[in-house]
Amino acid sequence: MSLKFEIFAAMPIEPARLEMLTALARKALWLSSWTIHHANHIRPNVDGLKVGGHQASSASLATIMSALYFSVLRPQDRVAVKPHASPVFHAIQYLFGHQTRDKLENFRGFKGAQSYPSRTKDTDDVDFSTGSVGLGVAQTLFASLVQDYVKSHGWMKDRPEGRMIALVGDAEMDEGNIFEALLEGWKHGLRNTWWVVDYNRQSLDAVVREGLWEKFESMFRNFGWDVVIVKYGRLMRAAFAEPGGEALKRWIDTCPNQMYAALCFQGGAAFRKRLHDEIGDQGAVTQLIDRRSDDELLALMSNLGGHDMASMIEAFEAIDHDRSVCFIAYTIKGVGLPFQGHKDNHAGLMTVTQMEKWRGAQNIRPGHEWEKFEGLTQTPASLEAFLESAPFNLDGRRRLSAPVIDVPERLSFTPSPQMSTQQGFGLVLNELARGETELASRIVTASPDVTVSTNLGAWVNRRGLFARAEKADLFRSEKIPSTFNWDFSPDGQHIELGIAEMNLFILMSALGLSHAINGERLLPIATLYDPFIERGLDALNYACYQDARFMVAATPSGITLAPEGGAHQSIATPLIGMAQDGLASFEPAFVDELAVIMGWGFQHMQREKAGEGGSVYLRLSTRTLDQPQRIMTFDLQSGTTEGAYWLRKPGPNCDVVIAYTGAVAPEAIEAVGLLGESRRDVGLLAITSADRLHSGWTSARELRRHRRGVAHLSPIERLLAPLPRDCGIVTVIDGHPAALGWLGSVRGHRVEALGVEHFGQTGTIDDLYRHHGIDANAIIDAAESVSAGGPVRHRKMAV
Ligand SMILES: Cc1ncc(C[n+]2csc(CCOP(=O)(O)OP(=O)(O)O)c2C)c(N)n1
Ligand SMILES: [Mg+2]
Repeated sequence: MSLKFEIFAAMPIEPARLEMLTALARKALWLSSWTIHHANHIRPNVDGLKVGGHQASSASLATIMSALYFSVLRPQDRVAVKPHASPVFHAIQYLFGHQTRDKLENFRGFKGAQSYPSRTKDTDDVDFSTGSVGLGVAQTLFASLVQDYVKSHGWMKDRPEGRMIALVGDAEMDEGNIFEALLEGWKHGLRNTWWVVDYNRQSLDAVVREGLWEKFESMFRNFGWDVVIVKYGRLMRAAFAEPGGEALKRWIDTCPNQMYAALCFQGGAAFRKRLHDEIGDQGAVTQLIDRRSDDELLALMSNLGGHDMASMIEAFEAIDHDRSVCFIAYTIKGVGLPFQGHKDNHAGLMTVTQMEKWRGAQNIRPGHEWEKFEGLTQTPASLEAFLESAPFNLDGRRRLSAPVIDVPERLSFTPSPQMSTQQGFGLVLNELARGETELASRIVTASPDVTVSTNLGAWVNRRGLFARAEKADLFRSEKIPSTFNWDFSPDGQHIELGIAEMNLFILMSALGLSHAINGERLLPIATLYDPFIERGLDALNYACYQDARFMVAATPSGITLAPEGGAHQSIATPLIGMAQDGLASFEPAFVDELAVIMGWGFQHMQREKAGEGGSVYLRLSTRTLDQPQRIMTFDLQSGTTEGAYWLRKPGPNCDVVIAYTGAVAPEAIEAVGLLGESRRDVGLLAITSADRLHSGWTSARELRRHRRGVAHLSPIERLLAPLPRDCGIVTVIDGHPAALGWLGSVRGHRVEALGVEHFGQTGTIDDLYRHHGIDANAIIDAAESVSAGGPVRHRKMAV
């Protein structure tokens, strides 16, 4: 441990409140440990249910979380709890009456309390899900920026500002996305954010490096945060004031982390021996040590700030400003449990015998383990009254809601005969930006430094950049010609981000939960280059997991971005779009389809009935295509949003169908033209969403399985129903062929799936399509092989 003084000016806590809080923290630790014990030793055990990682991590945070929930938090505050502290979180909610015994008994079981706090699966008021370390931490930072956005737009009304709080593991701080978020927070004048680092100096495998706190401290200060270090508890501080106390303090401050942890594990006698060996010849300190029994000595040495209720309350309550604060709270992993401090304790579990002993020490009678106040000396009525009056609960429901924003039947755009979908996306947004609709006012856009290159420029020109304070575009005020007039203002609607894609998706996660957190609905849109979805993928998955609602326009995509080469081309993203739960993915070819999909998307983002609604991913392209001149009929519109429609209906004797997605439409159309001479009634299926088609198919099967006799057919089953049995299907996509290869399984047709399986390179679109086998001739070759009949007579001539 390294030398550090507390730096907060604290008001001492009243003894009666301290007594209640200490009792409840003890209870929270008991209940969380009992929950874990129950899941492992009492509930009929099933393979895979073994609890790892929870017991020691939860104990580490029991006091800090009790201080927060039972006293410090206000209803408007929102918290991301370190994943392995989930049992303490559930125990605290149980004490509040927000969690059931049933769910605790079923911790980590089917429909039980979740292993890691989950906004969507838990029922006890989880603000932000956690699990993949680092993401929940950054979520609080972006949630605070979103609160500022809502406030600046005049939508907070009389709601007080909440503090966005993360309980962070010290090893969790290794995650790079936290650093990316810190920098972004600094750029945007972050405030109202508290990160409480559980400085137990242990990770999963290891004991952390000496002096890590100094790195944290200078880093946070560097980004404009206040840093509060809570190192010593009250017992320690009292001992330091005794004769010899200074020497004890010096010893604590210089003791290596590993050694301190090992001594905490070994107990009071071991501490005594070590202290005697190292500083026992210093007179006063010897007496200080010898005045204490082994148990008292251990209690003193494990009385670090993070386990001392008074120190934590005082540290939190000393904050009387809205600057962001990092608290570094010293703790011992597994404190109070038999494996406290042991470096292997991450998956540590108490044995039945250890638990029995601990139960006795806690005055808990067998069979009364789940009783809320069992073993406490305070009266149940006084404890209940204390819990009821906790400020956290004063407003009742903390999860808010917001009305649905109207979306016009059809989004319009100024058509031109030739366009790309990326261009179309900009046109649709530009049209929205020109109008005065509620829809337009609720849209917030963000882009990781690719605003212009993803075609958001026109939207930003009209709607401006967001900042809490006005800042004029200097180029404009200096009258230097520029295509872009970008002023920052509190009512701007574009949030300018740096390049980090993780930040983009965590911001989407925060914006996309505004209805639940701020009671004000936002309709966030992110733009980025499609291949860089992979850079932010865990954050995208996280945002979807907690049911945030947003739209992603990923463009350009695929090898169609030909001259940019393999480092900017995407292959796997269509599969990501299909596999990502909570995200409906589309890859339209034409702009009229895109306009329909975006309209549907804004509605989909607002559907909140269970199992309905979600976020939307548009995989777009820069390739300019001839646009069809057609009327958007009802059938065409529903086909587009369901995932497919016949661009050319197959005739009764159809030999082969070409099914394409996205920018390869011209190749598919050309191939169908050339095939017409040699194959009968060729059909051309335009697939706008492999994802929606596939999920429609699986859910129809599910429905038929559960409700036998129901004749419900999914869109793709209906579309393929008229095809003769021996008709072949060629699928083609600028992406991994597996995205469409499944089409043959729907009705048992033979399929040849064309797509891209290897990294691209620079070249023209023609070069690359030919090289990867997704050009018209490759489609014709495939059609020849999946259909009966002689050779196809016509091929595309090389130009
Ligand atoms: C992204 C990610 N990688 C790995 C893990 C597995 N994991 C869970 S907790 C943990 C270490 C936690 O250490 P720390 O943050 O210090 O918390 P403590 O165990 O001390 O409570 C790891 C590696 C994870 N949950 N998420
Ligand atoms: Mg740790």
